Amino acid sequence: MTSNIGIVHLGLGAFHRAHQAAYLDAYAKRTGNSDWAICSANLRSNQSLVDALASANYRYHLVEYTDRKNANVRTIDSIKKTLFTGRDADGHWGRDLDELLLRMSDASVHIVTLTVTEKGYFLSPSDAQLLTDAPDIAADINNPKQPRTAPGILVEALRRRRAADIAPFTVLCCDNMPANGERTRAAVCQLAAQNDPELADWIAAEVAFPSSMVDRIVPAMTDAEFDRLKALGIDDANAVVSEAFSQWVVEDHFPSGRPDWQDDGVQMVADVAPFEDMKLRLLNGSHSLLAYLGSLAGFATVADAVGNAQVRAFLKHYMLNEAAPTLAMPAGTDLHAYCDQLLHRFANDSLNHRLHQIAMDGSQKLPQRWLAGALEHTDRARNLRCTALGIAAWIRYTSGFDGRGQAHTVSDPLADTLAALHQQHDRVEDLIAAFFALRAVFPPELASDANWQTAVVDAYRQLDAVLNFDVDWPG
Ligand code: NAI
Ligand code: CS2
Repeated sequence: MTSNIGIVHLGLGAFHRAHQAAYLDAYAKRTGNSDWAICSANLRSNQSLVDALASANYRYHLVEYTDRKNANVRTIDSIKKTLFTGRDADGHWGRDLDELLLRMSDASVHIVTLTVTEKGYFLSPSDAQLLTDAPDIAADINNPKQPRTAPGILVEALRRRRAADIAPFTVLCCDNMPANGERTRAAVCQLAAQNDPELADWIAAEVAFPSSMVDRIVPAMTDAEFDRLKALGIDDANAVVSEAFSQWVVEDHFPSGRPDWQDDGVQMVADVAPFEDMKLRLLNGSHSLLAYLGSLAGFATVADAVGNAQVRAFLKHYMLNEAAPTLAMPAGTDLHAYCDQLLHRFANDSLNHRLHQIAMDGSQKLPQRWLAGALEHTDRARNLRCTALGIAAWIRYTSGFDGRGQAHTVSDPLADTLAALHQQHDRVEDLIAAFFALRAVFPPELASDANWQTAVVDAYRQLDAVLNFDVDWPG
């Protein structure tokens, strides 16, 4: 296959279009080098976006908002092909699967990137074990040459390259997970081992899975946002909006080559872990606090919630007293400046960043955002009051009702399990104990911390008063 596509991406969502594709657009326009064009595929939702981008010759607008008055409008040209392999409206899988696998097996592709959300790796969030009973993974184990999942597609493409004696591509995970390269490797190797242990060993030995920290706030598009863009003269069904800020820190381990994208702002480092932990616990940890406490308190967006002085003080207290003590900040990054910048970014009211969007998939997010840090504290009952309130709010949120009895949808791979816990337990102590017993979410050391469990029970009892602002928020 002749093409200048050097990167295949899995997960053509809003974030990919506003982040990676924007960096590679800048790279191609700066260097005039078209060897790192992207073929981007959706494995699940969003077939219509795949087709609409093809109809628009893959060009779309990216609007980067600094604030309500200042927006930078870009046209992005780095995606040169889009594919869909998910289930279509008639229930059939794999429309473009053959083409995707052909491209991924082509020697001109050197990197495969991913943004398939945390749940797209099919790993138990607390211990990174492959969920072999998940129906889509079970389907890939039974039928590995017609894969449905991201790990399954990576395994089959790597099998074909090995069989054809073509060097493997590098796999670059761009999802919000800690050690995201290692986790992707774990999913791929555990899945390969189900049918072909030799292939699993070869992948473990030969394929590079560098980690990366990705950061740019990219809210889901809404009809109101499309109308706002039309008022700016942008009539583009594929447009995406983001904040002006962007950061991408990548572990420099690309044996099959990579673009020289440092001049376009990509930070290449030897160890991404300090950047990942900082971002996941400070930014995403704060986001999840806002998502559950803020939405239950009646706020709609991140900017609405941080417009409240008590909420802002609460977040700052969480960042500096609960998250920061667990972090080794990256050299050259000032903790206080970073936290102030986060609050400034959250206050950007040109982004309509809905709290319900962030609240999705809490069971997949909380282990790295709150619980990994909590493990590093000893006296959690005394020191982690904001986190305890956040956990209480998450548990309340998963009941499907807010503080005023209004119903909302709980979107989470564990939604049915969590709903059943609410059905089964009336007493607060029993409900919290049942949540703490969820092994997929709470590591054993936290689950057995009776004092902290009591603190979460107390926080749950206080929740209504906190959400109504009848008592001061901690901080
Ligand atoms: P989106 O909703 O626009 O796109 C989600 C993408 O994930 C789609 O391509 C969808 O097909 C795919 N997907 C969902 N479940 C899947 C599964 N089980 N298997 C395979 N693919 C699956 O969301 P967006 O904004 O693109 O975010 C995606 C991910 O990007 C996030 O979960 C996060 O890890 C990362 N990210 C997002 C940021 C943001 O502000 N939106 C910022 C930093 C990282
Ligand atoms: C958010 C993130 O949806 C969420 O869970 O916390 O997507 C957040 O917007 C990004 O990580 C910012 O880089």
